[in-house]
Formats: sequence, structure tokens, C-alpha cells
Amino acid sequence: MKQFDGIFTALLTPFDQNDRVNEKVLKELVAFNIRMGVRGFYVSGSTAEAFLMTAEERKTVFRIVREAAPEQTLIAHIGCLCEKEAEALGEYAAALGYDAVSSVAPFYYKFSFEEIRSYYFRLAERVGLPMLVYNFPANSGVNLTFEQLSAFLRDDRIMGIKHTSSDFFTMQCCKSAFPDKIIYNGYDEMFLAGLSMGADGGIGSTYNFMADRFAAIQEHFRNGDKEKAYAMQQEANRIIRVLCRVGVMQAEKEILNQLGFDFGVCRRPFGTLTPDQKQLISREIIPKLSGC
Ligand code: MN9
Repeated sequence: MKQFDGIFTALLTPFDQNDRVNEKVLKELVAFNIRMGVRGFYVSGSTAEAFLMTAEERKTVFRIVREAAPEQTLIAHIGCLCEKEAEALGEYAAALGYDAVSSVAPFYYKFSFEEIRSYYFRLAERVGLPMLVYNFPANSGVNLTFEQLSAFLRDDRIMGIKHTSSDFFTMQCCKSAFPDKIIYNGYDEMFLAGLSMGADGGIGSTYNFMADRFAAIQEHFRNGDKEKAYAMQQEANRIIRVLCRVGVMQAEKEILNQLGFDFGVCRRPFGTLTPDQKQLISREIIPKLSGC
């Protein structure tokens, strides 16, 4: 039985010079994260630039990560506006032996809650894997209330929530009403707050290069060592502040480049970093990280 608590890296996707998924580098990144002690991976999510990729590319990523992480818990993000495509992605992940699927709420058309709910249940049913609801109001424009999240959590097909929101009241209400469901904290800079309000773990983009720190924060939290946990969160946040100034995903790829991975840049329409921004990263962030 796979375990779902702890640290799950929301993997970035390396693209090569020709803008193709770079299999070799993705495998190196997965191995680096396994060495840092992650429980598993969240594959093909927002951080992976999933919405800028074709379904074929997302399947390729599912396969590569499965091969590189045979023992870790794997959650496949299958969300996209075309439900038929989400279903095909889910079926592919299930055939590869993924442990769960996840999806952001269907967005853009301002669907009713009833429509959103049936989207999730239909997908969970058809794919046949536990479904993790990805609640990310800031980017999806869909804000799920506690009552709405409860409608998911009381159902056996739903394993839990990835809560990318600073509404920790809602998080805590979910955990106390449904203690057996898994709640992931979504904003890395608030990981410790999430743990205090009932999160079982975190799914995050900055884990790509500092998963070990977040694993340590959770360990200190479990051992009741609040001061150490707080000090480590504060250190991580000094780094995340720089990322937020520069552009989170562009900066994350540049960090990996500077750590020695041939990671490339984000896909258009994302822009590229200026020499000054790259320098800021090498001055303010790289010395604070352990190499690979
Ligand atoms: O997966 C990530 N969310 C997004 C979670 O990228 C949208 C977070 O790790 C953030 O990137 C991070 C920086 O704000 O907390």
C-alpha cells in the first residue's frame, strides 16, 4: 500500500533546444528528488506547464517519471478543459500503475458547482483511481467552499484535496470533518501554517530543488520542535521571495540550470529571464542551496 503523506514534488518539465521534453534531464531531476527524500511526485501539474503541453507530451512525462520512480507514490494531474482528453490521460496513467489522479477544477466557462462535481466523479469512475481535488482559486477562478469540498470528501472515490490557498480555516474544517482524507498544502511559503492546520503533507514546485528542507520542516513539526521548523520555513521563504520577484517557474528552471541540470526555459508565452535576473539568482539563491 503506497503512502500519501509527506513531500510530493510538483515536477517541472525540462525542454531541450528543440522544445521537446528532455527525457534524460527529467530522469536526473527525479533521481535528485528521490535522494532528497520525497515520498512521491505530482506529475504534469501547473508547475509542469501542463496547460502548455500536448496530451502526447503529458503522456510521455507520465511514462518517464514512472520509469525513473518505480517505488515512489505517483499522482498524475490529468486536468484539462477537454474532459475526453483528461479521461484518456487518466487511463494512460492508470495503465502505468499510477496511484492516484488529480485535476484542477474545470475553468474558463464558469461552470456551475453541479457541473464541476459531476466532472470529478465521472473522471474518477472512468479512470478507476482515487481522485485528488486540486483547489486553486487564484489561478482557476473556481473557489470551492467548505460545504462544496465536503461534497467531495464524503465520497469514497475522492482521496483528498490539494489546497493551494491561504484559506487555512477551510483547510482545517476539511481535515477535522474528514480526518481520514489526505490534505496537501499547496503554497510552499506557507507549508508550516498548513501543517499546523491539519495538512498531511505538501505538493510544491520549490521542492524540485529543496525537497529535503521541506521534509525536515515536517519532521521537526512532528517532533514538536517548533523553533527549528519555523527557522527552516523562514530560510526557504527568503528564497521564495526572490522567485516571486523574478517569476516563479522561470526562476525555478534557472536555479536548476545553475545547479547543473540542462533544464532549458519555460515555454512561450512565458518570457525568458534577463542577465540581471539570472545574476540575482546566482547571488541570492544558489549559495543557499546544496548542489546535486
Ligand atoms: O504546486 C505551486 N503552485 C503553483 C504548487 O506553482 C501554482 C507552489 O509550489 C508555488 O509555486 C510556490 C510559490 O508560490 O508556493
